[in-house]
Amino acid sequence: MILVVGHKNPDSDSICSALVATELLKARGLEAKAVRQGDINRETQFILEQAQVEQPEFCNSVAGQDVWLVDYTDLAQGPDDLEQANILGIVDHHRLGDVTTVNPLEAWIWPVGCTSTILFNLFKMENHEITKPMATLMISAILSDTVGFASPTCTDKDKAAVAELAVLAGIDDLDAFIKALLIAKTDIEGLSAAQLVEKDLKAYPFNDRQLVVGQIELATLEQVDSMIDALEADLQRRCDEEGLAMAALMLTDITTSTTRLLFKGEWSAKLDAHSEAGVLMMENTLSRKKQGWPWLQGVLA
Ligand SMILES: [Mn+2]
Repeated sequence: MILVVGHKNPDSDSICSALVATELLKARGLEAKAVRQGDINRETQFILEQAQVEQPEFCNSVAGQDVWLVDYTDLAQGPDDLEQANILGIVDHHRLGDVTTVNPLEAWIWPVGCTSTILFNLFKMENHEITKPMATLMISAILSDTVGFASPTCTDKDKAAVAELAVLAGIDDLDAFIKALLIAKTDIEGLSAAQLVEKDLKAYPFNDRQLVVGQIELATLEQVDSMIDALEADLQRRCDEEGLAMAALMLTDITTSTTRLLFKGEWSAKLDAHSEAGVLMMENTLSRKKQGWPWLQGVLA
């Protein structure tokens, strides 16, 4: 049995691609099961309802098991005992992380906007049927990761995949589908500061220290106006409790590609020069991977 596992704090790609990669392995005649390392978010819930697919079961221990990783290659983003697992496969679209393997593995790492774009191409290369639920999962993951094609991470391969998947998923009005998806993506009603920081938080080892960078995608920055103090307090708490060099949170207005960065920790002073009256705005910044994190690395180096 191969466990297919996405990253911690799963986003829609991490869940959808785990389900789709599991179907790919089954189509090859293998036994496989998708698992998740955390609770699904509201957007993913919406997608699973559209696709009429059950969420993967929770699993955060993979020692001694055969695994495929989807949407990451960093040990910090995997189950804590990932180093004791037998990694047989990787499908990802991020920079190469620090996982290593004992045995040869199958790795598909493409510089595209979404893991599901790679999986779609694998299904086609191997001539496996793409069912409507699988098409719905893949098109949703691609539109989520590329923020409806607006992200600089979006490539022609992502757009081509969406065009074909829309037909297979039976989506006639793509604009309406994107809108419904983005509404679910930016729904933060009733979430606490800690839940918001945790929602899409990623750990990055840097210069022998650990830092975390979260991101909340919003329809307008006003959605979090009343929560700035509480969010900053939660970032400080994480630094204190986990010995982080920095905890940062990107508040991203996905309609204008404008990001406000909140940050706490020992390295905060390095960012002060880029703030005005304590507010750090990043214009034209939608993607943590392509814009937010590279900029931060440059400033912190
Ligand atoms: Mn992804």
